[in-house]
Amino acid sequence: MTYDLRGKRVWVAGHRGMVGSALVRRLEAESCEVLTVSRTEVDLKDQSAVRAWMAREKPDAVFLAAAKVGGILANDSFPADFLYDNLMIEANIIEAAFRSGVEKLCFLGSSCIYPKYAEQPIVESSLLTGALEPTNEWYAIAKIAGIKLAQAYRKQHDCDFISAMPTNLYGPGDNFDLNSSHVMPALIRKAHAAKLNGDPEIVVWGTGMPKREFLHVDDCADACVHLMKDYSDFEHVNVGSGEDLTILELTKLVCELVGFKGAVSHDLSKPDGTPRKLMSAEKIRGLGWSPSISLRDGLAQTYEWFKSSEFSKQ
Ligand code: GFB
Repeated sequence: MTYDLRGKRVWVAGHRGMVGSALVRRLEAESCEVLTVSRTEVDLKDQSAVRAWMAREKPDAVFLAAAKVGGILANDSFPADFLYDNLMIEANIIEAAFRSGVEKLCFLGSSCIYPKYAEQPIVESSLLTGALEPTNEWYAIAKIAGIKLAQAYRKQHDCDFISAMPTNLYGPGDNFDLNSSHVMPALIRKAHAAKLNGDPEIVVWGTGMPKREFLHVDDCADACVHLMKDYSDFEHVNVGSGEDLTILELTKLVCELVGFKGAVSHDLSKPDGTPRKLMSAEKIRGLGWSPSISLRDGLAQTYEWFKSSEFSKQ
């Protein structure tokens, strides 16, 4: 173990988000003190507010899970928000972590940092070797900058700041708004509504042919805690399941689990995005971590959470 979390003050930045709330759940098993702060108390885009809070609270460790996130349509529609908000959040927190002497920081990025046509499965060294996927290049550039920030503070100030790159995540606490969400929650909500309404079909964006890798958010949180405790190096680490499927195969699985037996039609006015972004899991497997929640089990659990959420009643 390179870093012992026991007895430490650990800040989960973004604690109310899907990943942040999974990290708070996972850290209950670590005998550490979890710190959180609401966005009304501290605007993470405000450098002086972040510096003041961190100077006062002095966390020992930080999980940087706060970000402006969204699916392919949201990313393509609001490039300024996705680039500016994420740059400010990560720059403020990483710089303040250095200033206030944080011992360990884990920055969370995304698999969209890789080139659109990267060789699959994508290894960490593929970063910056080709053009990005246009629909989310704004978010991708922000996340690449986050990786570089963590590396720069390690290089110049010997900060133990690491970066984890999760694949497409899903699970409890996800965003089910059909305009801003990712594909998994959107399909769950669409199939559920179509079943209840007796609709003859559900509409899937794009051709359905792109392939995506999925990881349950509780597995992601477990991987991040594992890396926080056992990884201390310059390069980022892919966090994925190592398996992918087409959007159409995913749609069939969601319809089966939800119990919707209607047809699937395609809205070809919506973008497919990158054709595939399966990440190599070799590095994190070599660090002793592997996922434990299967897609089928994770989907079923997420659907149960969705049915108890306010999204299913709208
Ligand atoms: O999950 P998603 O929005 O984001 O889209 P990305 C994945 C694929 O699912 C695309 C298709 O090919 C979509 O066209 N899709 C089909 C749908 N039906 C739907 C639907 O109803 N809603 C949505 N949202 N998609 C994101 C990046 O890319 O990946 C983010 O934009 C982030 O920045 C995230 O990196 C992990 O997987 O294409």
